[in-house]
Amino acid sequence: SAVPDGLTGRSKELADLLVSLGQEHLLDGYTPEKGKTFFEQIGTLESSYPGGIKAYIESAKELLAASARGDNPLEGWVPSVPNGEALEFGSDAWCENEAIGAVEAKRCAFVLVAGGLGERLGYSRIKVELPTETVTGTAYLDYYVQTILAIQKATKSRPLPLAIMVSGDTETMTKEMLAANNNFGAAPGQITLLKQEKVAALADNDARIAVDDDGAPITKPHGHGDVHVLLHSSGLVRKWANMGIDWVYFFQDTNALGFRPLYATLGVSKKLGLHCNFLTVPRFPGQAVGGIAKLDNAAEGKSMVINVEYNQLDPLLRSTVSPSGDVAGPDGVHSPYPGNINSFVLACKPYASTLDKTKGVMGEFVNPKYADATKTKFKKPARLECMMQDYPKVLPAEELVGFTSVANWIAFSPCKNATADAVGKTPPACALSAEADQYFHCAEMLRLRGCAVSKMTSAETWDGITSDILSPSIVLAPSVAVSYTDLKTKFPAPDFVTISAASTLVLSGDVTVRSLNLDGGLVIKGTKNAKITVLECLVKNSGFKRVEAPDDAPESTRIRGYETVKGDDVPVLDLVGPGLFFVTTDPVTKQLTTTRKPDCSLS
Ligand code: GDU
Repeated sequence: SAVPDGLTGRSKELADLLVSLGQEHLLDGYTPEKGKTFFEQIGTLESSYPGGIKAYIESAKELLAASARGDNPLEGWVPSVPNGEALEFGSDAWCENEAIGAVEAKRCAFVLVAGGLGERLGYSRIKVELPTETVTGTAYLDYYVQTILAIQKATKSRPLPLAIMVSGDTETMTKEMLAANNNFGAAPGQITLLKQEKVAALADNDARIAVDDDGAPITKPHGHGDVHVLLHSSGLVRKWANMGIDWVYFFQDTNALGFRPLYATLGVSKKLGLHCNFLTVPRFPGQAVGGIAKLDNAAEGKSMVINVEYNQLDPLLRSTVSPSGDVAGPDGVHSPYPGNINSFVLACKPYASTLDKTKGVMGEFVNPKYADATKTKFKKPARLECMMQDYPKVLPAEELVGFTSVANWIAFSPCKNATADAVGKTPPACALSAEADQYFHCAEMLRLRGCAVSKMTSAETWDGITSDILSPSIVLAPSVAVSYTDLKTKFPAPDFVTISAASTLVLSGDVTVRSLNLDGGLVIKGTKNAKITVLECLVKNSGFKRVEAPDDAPESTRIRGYETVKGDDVPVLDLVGPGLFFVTTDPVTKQLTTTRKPDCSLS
């Protein structure tokens, strides 16, 4: 037998298992010195995958055979554009849905998938530590927790749970980041980390597990679909359902805009009784986001609304309804299929029941890069993968799956591509474009509100990426407003708000802007129940400037090419409550003054 002598207990069981699965080559280089680590690795592969290594190998053999035959996984399915709820930002329909969602939000839990390192971005560390923009430097993770805390405060709810899926690549750095920042103000126990394990990489069509030079099994990420297994095996979703959570909002690691439509999306879920509601944006042909499609299978009498991943959409369309493939639809610009941004809302209780039945297992796929036409050898080891947005595939036909579609500028601008690769891409989806889109997002909301916010007259270019929306650079922290309805109350008299194109405005906390004329920079931050009113403020100064990043700048700065520097004359007001604060320009001295009164509503 290939089982080394002298093994006992769990190691012996695992060795026997490997032999029975045709994986005895893993034991070839076995030495007692390597034994402990080796069997720990095998043990993790066995325990972390539902059904263990046996189930993984069986699934792999089937999928590899299908791939070698060239089977089309979507054979028999015909796509069409599904019906969904299209919402125009700020419209009556938008605000009606926000009003419903504002009630539902107090029963919402959040799931961030952050197990990926982001090879495409060319950043060596975790993506959630990147700054969302360079005026405040607020990291993505900080921004997400701030948003959840702001929703909690606005809806007067108890701590809303956040689960973060990490992997071996991201776990330590994510933990360190949370610990160093006191969980960004989240309550003890509010944030739960779930760790996804990697799966075995496979060397050939017989699903023999690949080994490295030391004889250890090579492992690779299994994809964000693992989140459902972990939410099931940890008991978290069941616990949430039992504590009265009704909705679970899933989102990805670098999209700070994704929460703006949350209330409206929850409103749609509630109104239409959706088990699954994808938040979507118009998709450009060829863009690296999946398309939401209705798929009908006449032979099987089945139909579903599902994400078709970007690399599968073109071949599917070509082989069925559209010989020209993934091209623009009637508007001549966008694909007719709504773009999946992997932000979606599941109804918590039906989700928990589904997990009880499926254990969270998602359908898998494999994408081997073959060395030659015989399709017997791989260029490098392949592994099975799964995607979280495939969830509706496990639902029975009567469960409602729909989507909410909103404009790109409201909901989606991730930081995924290295700057050099982003040049020429539409959209670039790099650090600069994500930052610029966030400034534009805030500026545009204020314009829609009726404030006079000027636009840049000439573009800026950094490391080959050009933008004409980097200024004015407006940052409205989640604590100012999460929904548009809330934002309107913070700018009650838009006729009296003017912001020049060269300006930078940062507001954080409970700030109401009644009248402001800004040409330069202004930073107002309120904490600890400081209620701030900006009244008759006339601010003119040198503002903020973007300058070339120095060579010794941190990596997160170097990947964008510039940094943002505050002018010495820019006022920064750090107002600590409790109390009512009035920020005004003194008519005589022309200086910005702050007066404070006790907040009687607190006593
Ligand atoms: N992730 C994990 N574990 C993994 C792989 C990825 O947690 O094993 C996380 C990443 O950290 C990230 C998210 O999953 O937060 C998405 O990963 P990618 O950014 O690599 O995903 P893609 O860009 O390939 O595509 C996904 C969807 C698309 C579309 C797109 C939008 O598959 O349909 O929604 O995001 O950004």
